[in-house]
Amino acid sequence: MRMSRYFMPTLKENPSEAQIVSHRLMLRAGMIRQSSAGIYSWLPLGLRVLRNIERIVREEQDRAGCQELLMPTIQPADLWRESGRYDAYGPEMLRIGDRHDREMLYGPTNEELITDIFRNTARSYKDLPKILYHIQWKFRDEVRPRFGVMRGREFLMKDSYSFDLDYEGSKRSYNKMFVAYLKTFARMGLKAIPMRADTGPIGGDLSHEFLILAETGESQVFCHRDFLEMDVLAEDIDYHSDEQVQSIVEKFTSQYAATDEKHDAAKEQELGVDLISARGIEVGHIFHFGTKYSKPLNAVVAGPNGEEITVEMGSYGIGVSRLVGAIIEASHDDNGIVWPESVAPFKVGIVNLKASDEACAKACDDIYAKLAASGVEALYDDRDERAGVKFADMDLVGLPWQLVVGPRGLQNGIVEFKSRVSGEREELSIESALSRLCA
Ligand code: P5A
Repeated sequence: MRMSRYFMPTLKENPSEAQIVSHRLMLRAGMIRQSSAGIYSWLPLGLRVLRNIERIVREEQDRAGCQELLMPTIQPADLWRESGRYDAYGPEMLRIGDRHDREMLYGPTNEELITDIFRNTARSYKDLPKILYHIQWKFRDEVRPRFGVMRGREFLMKDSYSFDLDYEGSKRSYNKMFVAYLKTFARMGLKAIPMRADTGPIGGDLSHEFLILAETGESQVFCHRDFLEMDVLAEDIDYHSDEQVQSIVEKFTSQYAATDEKHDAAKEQELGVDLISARGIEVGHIFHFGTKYSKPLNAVVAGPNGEEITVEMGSYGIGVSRLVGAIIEASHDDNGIVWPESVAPFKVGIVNLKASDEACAKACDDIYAKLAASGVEALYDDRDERAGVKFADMDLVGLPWQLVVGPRGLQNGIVEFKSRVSGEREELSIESALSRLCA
C-alpha cells in the first residue's frame, strides 16, 4: 500500500481522552475512531490487524474440530425469557422494539440462540459431540466503557458452544477448547495464563479466564510465580488424542492461578513468596455449565435405546477486538507499537528517504513490486515528507521490518534493513534484503 494514497490519519499529539497506551497508540496510528461511547469504527490499518487476529482464532478453532456458522446480532426477547435470563441480565442488555412492537435485543452473547438452533435440528445421540462457533459483534451496555476497544460496548467476540451426551464428553470438549486457547494466544505472541474464574451471568460450575499480565489490566489476579517463566504452547496438538489434550490441561492447572473472585486467601500463607499478585487483561473465558440452558430450552436428543437425553453444554469466548488493544499493551515502546509478525498489518515498511529523487523512487517502486509479486505485504512511504516524519510514523505503526532507501546508499546498491523489535540496522544489498523478506 502506498502511503500517499492510504487512509491512515495519524496523529502527532497524544489524544487527551486516552488513558492507556494501547488506546493512545491505536488513535495515533489511525487504526480506530470513536463514534459514540464504547463504539468504534475500524479504519483500514486497524481492520487489517483485527482480520489477522480473527484468522488465527478461526484457524485454531477449525483445527480443534469446531465448525463455523454465523448467527445474527439481533435476537428475540422470548428466547431469553425461556432461559430465564431476560430480566436477570439487567441494564447491560440493549433492548429494542421492532415496528410490530415485538421485543428484540442486540445479543450480548449467544447461549440461547445456539441452543434453539440445536434443539430444532439435532435428533439423535449420533449427532454428538459438536462444537459450533461464530465470530460476531456483541453489544453490552457497560456501566463504564473505557480504554478504547478493551472495554467497548460494541465489540467483536469469537464464541463457541459445545454439545455432548454426558459430563465426561463435555469435559473433553472443555479441555479441547482450553488447549486451543493456549495455542491461539501463543500464536499472537501472548503469554495468556489460564486462571480459575467466577462464572458470572453465563453460569455453570467451572470456568477459566485467560489473562495476560499487564499493569493496565482491569482484573486483579493471583498466580504461582512459575507462570512467569512458563513456555507458551508451541507444539502441534493432536485433538483426537484425549490423553495429550488432558495432560496439557493438567500441566497448566497444576499450579495455582485465580482471579480476584475465586482467590483462596489460604494460598497466600501456603505459597508465600511464590504467589504473585498482579493486574491482568482477560482475553478469553471458557465455561462449563452442563444443562443450564439445554434443560429450560428442552434441547434433547434420543439416546441409543430411544431414551431422551438432555445435552451437556459449555461456551467459550475470545475477545477478538479487545485482543488488538491487549497485544499493544504487551508489545510497544516509547516510539509506538511493536507488532508480532503474525498479526502485523503489513510485514514491512519501505521508507523512501527522498521521494523527489528519480533513482530513489524507481528503486522503491521496484522493491515494492517485487515484494508484492512474492505475496509480501508492504506499506510504502512514498510521500513527499521529511525523513524524520517518515521514521516517526513507521515506528508508530510498528511493522516488524523497515527497509530504508536513500540516494547515498543506492549509489552502492545498499539499503538499510531495520528490525522494529530490536532496533538493529543492517546494510544490505537490495537482493539480500528482498530474499530475507520473501523467505
Ligand atoms: C463465552 C462465549 C461469554 O460471553 N458466552 C459466549 C461466554 N463470556 S465473556 O467472558 O462474557 O466474554 C468473552 C470474552 O469477550 C471479551 N469481552 C469484551 N471485549 C471488549 N469489550 C467488552 N465490553 C467485553 N466484554 C467481554 C473478553 O475477552 C471476554 O473474555
